[in-house]
Amino acid sequence: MKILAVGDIHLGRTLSRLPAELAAQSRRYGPATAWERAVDAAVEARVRAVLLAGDVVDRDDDFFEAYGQLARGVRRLADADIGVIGVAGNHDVEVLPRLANEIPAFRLLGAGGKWEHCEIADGSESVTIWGWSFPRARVMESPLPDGPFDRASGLNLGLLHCDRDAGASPYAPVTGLELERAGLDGWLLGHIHVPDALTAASPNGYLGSLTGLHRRETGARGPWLVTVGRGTIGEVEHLPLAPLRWQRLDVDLEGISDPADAKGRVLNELRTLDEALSGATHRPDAVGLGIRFCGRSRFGAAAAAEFSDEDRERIDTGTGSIHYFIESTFSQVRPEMDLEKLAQRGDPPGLLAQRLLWLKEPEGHPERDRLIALARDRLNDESRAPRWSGLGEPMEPDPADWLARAGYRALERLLEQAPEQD
Ligand SMILES: [Mn+2]
Repeated sequence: MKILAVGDIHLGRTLSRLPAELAAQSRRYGPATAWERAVDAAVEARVRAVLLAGDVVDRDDDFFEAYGQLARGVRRLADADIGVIGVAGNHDVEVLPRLANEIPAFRLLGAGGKWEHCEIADGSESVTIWGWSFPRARVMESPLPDGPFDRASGLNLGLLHCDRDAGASPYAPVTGLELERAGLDGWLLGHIHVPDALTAASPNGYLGSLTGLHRRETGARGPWLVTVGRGTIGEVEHLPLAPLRWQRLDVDLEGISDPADAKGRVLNELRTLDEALSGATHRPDAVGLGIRFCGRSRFGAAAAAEFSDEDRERIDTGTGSIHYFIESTFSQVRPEMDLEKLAQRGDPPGLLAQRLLWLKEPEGHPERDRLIALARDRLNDESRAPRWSGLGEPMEPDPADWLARAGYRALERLLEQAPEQD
């Protein structure tokens, strides 16, 4: 049996910071389209039910806009014999119960803040969903009961909009411990828009927003396809169906000799990103880039100034299927250092600069090889220490890279403490 779990949709939310061409049809890139695609995916995957973890609607006064979009999707799902079960969050505390009244095929769980469960069955397979809906916009106390839930047979999953491990919060604060103590087989959560890394072994956590609603909601967004077999979860898959993706792009400017060279560097990084996105089963229609210039260069601010408004509205990668635009540029470029000059000094910064120069030498240079060998021993000891064993395979760090990064950081600090005297 398959289930599609959907996090915060926020139907009715308008996107901001889109370039003019996209803003003219902003609905195409927002929650309404994301919801349509989730419905398509549910029908295509022949799921038994779609679960909505609250904040389905952005604002309580978005009744009419949300009604059309929600009703259309629920009807298509009902026609395919797919049930829709949801809980209300802090954004749709009033409007979701009202919509549920108007859309009979939509099952609201836990109205008025009272836990409620329902069963989804498919042949011999049965899953029980436990849900709780916000009774008012602010809930200061944990909605979870003190003890374990009265489990039904088969798989038992919780569906909840809540603020997990956030201390005192007006949005139904819960702790990871409370969720665990409930004794269910998994928790599908709404509220925080950053998705957790849900897996079949640990189907516990935030589903994330269905599409990036804000430039800070970066990375893949979409619903989760959960496959159940013989009373356990067999597979949990994130489907990146969101029409719009916000993406941070790190662009290293080290070695450029002209600020305009930054464009080539951006294009280079973008080609790599485009290849990864275009090769996937689901790809976004538009990607808003938050470009962060990094590395060592004289041209941090000057590089950002090279990008005209026109450049920012659209970058054509030549493959054509995704509309890339620059949402922002940000320079974290660090100043160039004259290592050669520093290395002539006999003080600690000078000795460190000498070692950074050795690291730039090719393999076979005795001083370079000695440094790398020393670092490799130390890193291997550390990465195989028992305290990291829970992380799985020990990592294979690149000693030259680690040394160079740590060396530059230390050199910067040393120079801050004792300004160069000459
Ligand atoms: Mn939300």
